[in-house]
Amino acid sequence: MNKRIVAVRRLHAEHLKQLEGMFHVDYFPHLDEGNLDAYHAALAHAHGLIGGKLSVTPALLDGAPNLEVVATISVGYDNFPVDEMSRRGIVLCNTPDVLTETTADTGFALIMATVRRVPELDRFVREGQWQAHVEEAQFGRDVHGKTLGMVGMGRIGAAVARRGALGFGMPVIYSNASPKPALNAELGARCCSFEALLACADVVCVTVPLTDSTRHLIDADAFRQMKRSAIFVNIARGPVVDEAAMITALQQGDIAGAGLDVFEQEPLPSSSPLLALPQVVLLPHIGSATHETRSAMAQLAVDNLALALQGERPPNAVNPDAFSMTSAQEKM
Ligand code: 8YV
Repeated sequence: MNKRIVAVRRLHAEHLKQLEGMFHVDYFPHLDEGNLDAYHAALAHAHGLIGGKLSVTPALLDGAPNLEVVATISVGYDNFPVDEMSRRGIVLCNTPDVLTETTADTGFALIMATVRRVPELDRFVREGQWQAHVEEAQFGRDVHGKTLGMVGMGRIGAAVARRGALGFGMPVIYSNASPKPALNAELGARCCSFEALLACADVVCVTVPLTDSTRHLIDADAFRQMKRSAIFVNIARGPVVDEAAMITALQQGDIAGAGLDVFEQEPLPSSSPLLALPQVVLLPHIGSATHETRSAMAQLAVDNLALALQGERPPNAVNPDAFSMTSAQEKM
């Protein structure tokens, strides 16, 4: 008997076709009040679940007793109850690597746009304010040669650092759980304390995953330690930053600006004070959102799901122990 899977949101026809060639697929391109019952009914029989922006709770798992694998179309998995899934022998797979360069492009776009005030000056032109030569009031600051401080030096952090060091001659400093000797040699990067980074960096760029220990890592105290000319960029997760403290720091001029792809609440509420701050560049969480990369992420998720449901070890299990448990259960 074919295994059953539930597919949620953003799947191209080619990926759906691959899944339908292997499994019985219940597909929910959109989830809303109208089809929630049908979604839960499908989950009650599902062996696999694949999609982006999945909301997986212990209650949902209770209603999906046959579930073996969840394949998220994202690298981040802070929104999953990983321990609970492991306890139940459910493998969680993510999509690392294929989005690294694209997300780093987004990070650098934010650095450039914020430091050189690109959206603000675009509005200046559109609103007919460009009547004479631009004055100092419209000047930005240099990006090249400035010190880039990476909070987190994983795959995406390294890709942003590479752009800064090799493309813009930026000295790179970083705080990370462990130093990266190969990167130090390649980029002349220097591992330093979090405090030293905050004090020295002209651009502070955050790429750490959201965990219990990184929640509100960038708090009021951290903003106070940054240079008043510093630009803060977040392409990680909103809750890594105390957003209220960041807003205060921006309003008081404790830092010069911010480029943000992620927020504590997404979509950003229309009441957010960030919307009124011209020195802030806002993006709607598009770190990996290009045609090429989203397609590669979906393909990787399909491959992970297919392998795991066929009893083979998927390459991107975040809780590989759960896979061993599933295989052992199947053998019993
Ligand atoms: C996702 C991301 O598209 O991969 C991640 O962790 O942040 C983005 O690439 C987003 O999480 C929605 O699924």
